Amino acid sequence: MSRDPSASKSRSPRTSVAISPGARAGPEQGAAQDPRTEIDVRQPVVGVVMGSDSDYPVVARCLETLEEFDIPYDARVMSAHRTPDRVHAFASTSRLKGFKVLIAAAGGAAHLAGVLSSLTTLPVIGIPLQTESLGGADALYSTVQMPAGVPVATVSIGEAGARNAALLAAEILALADDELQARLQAYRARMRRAVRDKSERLRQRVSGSAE
Ligand code: C2R
Repeated sequence: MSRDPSASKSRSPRTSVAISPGARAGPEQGAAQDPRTEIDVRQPVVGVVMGSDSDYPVVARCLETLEEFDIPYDARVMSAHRTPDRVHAFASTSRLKGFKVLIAAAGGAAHLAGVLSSLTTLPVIGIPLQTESLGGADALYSTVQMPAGVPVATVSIGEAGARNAALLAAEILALADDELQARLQAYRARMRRAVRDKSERLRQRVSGSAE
């Protein structure tokens, strides 16, 4: 699935055609029977923003995870520093547009998640990203050290954080979505099985080498 992170887009695993929120697909647009050309007209419920397209390789882990759980999202590039008006417009209308959770990924002096949170009462999850200097500690501190009153749920630096941001968003959405809750439980069961299998393989390897 090709992605252009500089553009706004809405996707789900069932989607191969990106459309803007609010757009409607008629039969003439090719939404017919072929699942590969199905157009997803669901309202994006997670808004994912990143400070730069250079963040995309890590943010991709977040988007893939949302797709894994069949959660429609909208992904954009915007910056509290470079495009403050755009951030203001996006955040202040995000609840009206039907978003339930916002995710913001940024590196360096990462103010994006905090500024979003200051402009909406939707839950905001911040992903601190590693840049060339300081190993991501700068972004971690900038994202996590919010003043009382303006919360940002901060996940860990980098790819693990990107995946966990999507999982945390899924858990929030699952409070009002039993099917999503079931998918999360199945995911946890698969994870438990995978760890058991790894343990078994390790024990076989260790006992094999001791013989
Ligand atoms: P460039 O690669 O575009 O120079 O960006 C981005 O998230 C990126 O990690 C370098 C880094 O700057 C970050 N950035 C922020 C914000 N805007 C961009 N931290 C912000 O508004 O917080």
